[in-house]
Amino acid sequence: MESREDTSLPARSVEVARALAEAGIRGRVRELTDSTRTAAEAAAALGCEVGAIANSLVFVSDGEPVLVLTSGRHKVDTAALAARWGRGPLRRATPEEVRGATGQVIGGVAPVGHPRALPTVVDTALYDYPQVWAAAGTPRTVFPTSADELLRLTGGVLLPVGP
Ligand code: 5CA
Repeated sequence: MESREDTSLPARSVEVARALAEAGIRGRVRELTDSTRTAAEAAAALGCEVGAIANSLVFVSDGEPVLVLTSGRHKVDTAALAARWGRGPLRRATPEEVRGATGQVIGGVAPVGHPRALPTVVDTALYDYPQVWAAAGTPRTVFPTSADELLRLTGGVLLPVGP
């Protein structure tokens, strides 16, 4: 894996790195030469299992944007998740809604570094991987983390999200 660390990161990733540092998280943001836009691409670039990629998916529920940090090995069962989470129906955010809620573009949405914190769910499946990777604000940046750290970082709730 070819990558460089914190020096001269893109502005969106500097925001993410700052949020990680404020939370006392040790994993560093890296910018890869290969795309990490999707879970499959990120897994290939990092040489890890696709399930160890934490996708940061924005949905709209009850009129507000929410974030679902899901293992890349499965899709979100939106009806089951809404019921477990005690929320109204979840629909995928549009690209414009994603940008508005996170300040980041699809393919680079991070768990943090947003203008305002979003209500967040962390997928229990991420506990199957001792190390997971999440996007860091752009489609070429990632940071190493864990399910525990993601919960702490986002103040989220832990729920199964898969089918
Ligand atoms: N960088 C990787 C993780 S390291 C990443 O961001 N993966 S992701 O899954 O969170 O982001 C890609 C996701 O964006 C895809 O799962 C896809 O469902 C979603 N997406 C792609 N196009 C659109 C779109 N037009 N509207 C809403 N969501 C979209």
